[in-house]
Parts: sequence; structure tokens; C-alpha cells
Amino acid sequence: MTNPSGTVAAEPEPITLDWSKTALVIIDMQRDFMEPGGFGETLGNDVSRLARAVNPIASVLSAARDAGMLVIHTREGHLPDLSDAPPAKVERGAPSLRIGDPGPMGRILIRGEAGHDIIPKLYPRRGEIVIDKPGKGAFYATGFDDILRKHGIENLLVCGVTTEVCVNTTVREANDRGYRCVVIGDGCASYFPEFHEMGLKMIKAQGGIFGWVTESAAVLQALKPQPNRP
Ligand code: TIU
Repeated sequence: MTNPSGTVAAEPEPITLDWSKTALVIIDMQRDFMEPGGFGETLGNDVSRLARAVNPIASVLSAARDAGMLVIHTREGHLPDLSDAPPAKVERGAPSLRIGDPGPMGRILIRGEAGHDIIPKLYPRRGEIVIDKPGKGAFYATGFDDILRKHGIENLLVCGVTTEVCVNTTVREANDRGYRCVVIGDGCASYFPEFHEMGLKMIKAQGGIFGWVTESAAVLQALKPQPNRP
């Protein structure tokens, strides 16, 4: 049996988590960010840089499911009429396709389109919570905080893409709301390797100003079923 709690090796220091008060939060592992022809590529990015996060997330997801941990997936995207997409977001930059334009995986970053969906390897199971968010952070204009409080969650194990954008924004929002955030470094990725590195450093600096940073192997070790002691 999995222990009710486990100590995760992390920086700036190890942290002991009560699994019943911990949720695994997987940020925006959507085709729009991960695959050619989606939002990430229209912004001018090399989407192959994000693939490294998939297997570490898959291993933690499998262990979290086996342990009965609350699993929450998020998706960034907008309503088909773009009523939740501020012009300041849609107009920004010079993408090859803007939010709402038709692309090879359907309309860019629009709910219900193929590109908006989560990649098959990490697809939510029936019963797992999926938060649809219009912003970078998972708390803005969503029911995320209410859901976490309803489930008695105090700690978040956070992974997904991209490290410095939606992962960092969500961790900062969560930190201000009193959640302990433990970010799985190899379960995050960025189009910019230097932003990935600094994005993680910013979280754990100053004694863990926003949270902790760990690795998938350390989470798996902490979740490992413990032999019953006499
Ligand atoms: N562009 C970029 O790095 N990220 C996003 O637009 N959204 C997320 O991080 N999910």
C-alpha cells in the first residue's frame, strides 16, 4: 500500500506531502503547444523542444493514478466566439495564424478543436478534472480554486508547458492563495531552454519564494509502495 504521506527530495529542501491533500496538476499538454501546426508553432517556436516533458509526466501520472491522487489537467483556449479572448491577447505579436484562425488542427486555440485537445499519451481518464482556462494561469476566470478547496487540497505537484509561461503563472497564483507548489522540473519544458532553467530557478530561489523544484524520479520514489513493517 502507498503510504499516506511521502517525502520528496526537492530544492531548496525536501518536502513531506500528505497525498490525500495533494493534487497532480498537468498544465496545457495540448496539441496546440506540442505539435506542428498549432498555436505554439504559429508564434514562431520550435515545438519539438517540448517533447522531453512527456515521458516524465506520463510516469508520474501513472503513479499518481495508482496512488489514488487527485489528478487535474488544464487546457488553455477560448470560446468559438472569442468572447473570452481579450483583443490584447489576440492581436499581440506577428504570428503566422492568430487565435481563432483555421489551421491544420482546426481553429487555433479554440475549445473543441483538435488542436485544443490534450495529447493522446497524457489523455485524461474518465472522472479526472479538466480545467479550461482563457489565461496563462489556471486560477484566472476558472473554478480551479473552488475545486481544490472542495477536495481539501493544500499541495500541488505541478508539471506541463511552458515552464516560464503557464507553469510559472499558475504557480505564482497558487502561492498567493496558500498552496504549496512542488514543480517537477523534467516534467516541464519551454521553447527556450534558458527560460526553462531560469523559470525553475526563480521558483526555488530565496528559500523557495514560490515553491519547490523536484524531478519525476524523486516523486516516484516518494510514492513507492512501502513494505508493511511488523
Ligand atoms: N507561448 C508559450 O510559451 N506558452 C503559452 O502561450 N501558453 C502556455 O504556456 N500554456
